[in-house]
Amino acid sequence: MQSTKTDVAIIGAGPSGLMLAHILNQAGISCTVLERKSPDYVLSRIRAGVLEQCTLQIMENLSLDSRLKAEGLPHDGVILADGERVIDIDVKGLTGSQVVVYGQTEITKDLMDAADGRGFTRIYEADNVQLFNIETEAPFVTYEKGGETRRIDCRFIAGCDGFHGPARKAMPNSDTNYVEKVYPFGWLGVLADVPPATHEVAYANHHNGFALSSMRSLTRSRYYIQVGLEEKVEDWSDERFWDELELRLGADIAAKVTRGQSIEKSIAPLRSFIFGSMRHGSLFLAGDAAHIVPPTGAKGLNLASSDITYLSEALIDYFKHRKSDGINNYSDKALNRVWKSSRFSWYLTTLMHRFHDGGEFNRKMQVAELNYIAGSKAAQTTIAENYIGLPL
Ligand code: FAS
Ligand code: PHB
Repeated sequence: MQSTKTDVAIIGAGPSGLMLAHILNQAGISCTVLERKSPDYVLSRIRAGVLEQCTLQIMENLSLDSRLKAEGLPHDGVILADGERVIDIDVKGLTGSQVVVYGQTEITKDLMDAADGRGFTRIYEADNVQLFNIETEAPFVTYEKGGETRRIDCRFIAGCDGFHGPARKAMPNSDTNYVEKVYPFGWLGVLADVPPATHEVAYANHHNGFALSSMRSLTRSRYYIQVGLEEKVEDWSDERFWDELELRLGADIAAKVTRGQSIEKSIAPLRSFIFGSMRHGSLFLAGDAAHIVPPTGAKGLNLASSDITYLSEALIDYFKHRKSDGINNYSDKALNRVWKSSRFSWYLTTLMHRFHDGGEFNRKMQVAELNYIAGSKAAQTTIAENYIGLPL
């Protein structure tokens, strides 16, 4: 069996795997990235779009932020709408900071385009990745490529392989050691090359359900509506989608919606999932491999970034200074921020979606909470500081 050696074997070439590889490589620590899919497939996924400061900081530290700076849309606010009114929260005024809208696809592309020139190894279409000896100081992974099985010996393995990857499954009690909440609905998302209806991200609570107005640029919009879990994409023609979206966004915003043909349409389920530990021996988890948040509040990608910030600092400390505090504290430190961001994602999901079996009391609570937010600077400040991202 052909075998190679590296400091860190990284499973998954999504945003967390590539960010980690770039940071370790920049620090002179060798790494190899194994990805099951092809580069084109990875880039074909339409996911997150709102970036917190911690994600921007990683791209800046890697000097990979020129396109982000040129094409990203800084947002000073965020909108909550509930039919009768539009609450425009002055995020910049209340926190001094902002978010930037720039697609996850674009971030991933920038990380991929720069990788070749920076000299770390990426292996795409690596099948059947398996992890071994994770409880020792000499773990290794195997994978299949070109009809043969190959082996990578390493000091650590970083599981950046998303929710369905093998890394979390290699952890002890992987089928019990987690907390999960599955929401009784999903998001039907549409991408269309039309100008966005809002200059900021707008979350709307309507009798028929939640709706979201977002964008990827000034000519490409991203919209979502809440749908039942039994619904299928083929049930939703573009026309039916635009009709329902405009209804839910309310007259003010609907008047500014430009309709067009969808270039991507998909349904994503909503769940909160947090695994009990992000380290076992020489195996670390980061990003969706360890936690899933409902996309309400746009925390998924940004939590991957904060995990990678903590993990890279810990690994650099270990390899450069033989210090183990960072790697020993990584799981607790990362989970501490994960739980707080999960709380905000759950809070905004509960406030802005319709739980059709939720009962009148819960609905009255939503109305009371929105009334409180509309009139309280303190409430708006809490939302603003969570929206921009909690400090690391
Ligand atoms: P990823 O899932 O992005 O990457 C993991 C990588 O590991 C993938 O490339 C996968 O192919 C690879 N992999 C898996 N198994 C493997 C194996 N056996 N061997 C080798 N490689 C393997 N967040 C938001 O903030 N806003 C959104 O609107 C939003 N929409 C989303 C929609 C969907 C459908 C999903 C799934 C997520 C969405 N998210 C959103 C969250 C999203 O942004 C994630 O948080 C982000 O992709 C996490 O990045 P990674 O941890 O790198 O995981
Ligand atoms: C997006 O632009 O895709 C987006 C924005 C805000 C969210 C989720 C998704 O909360």
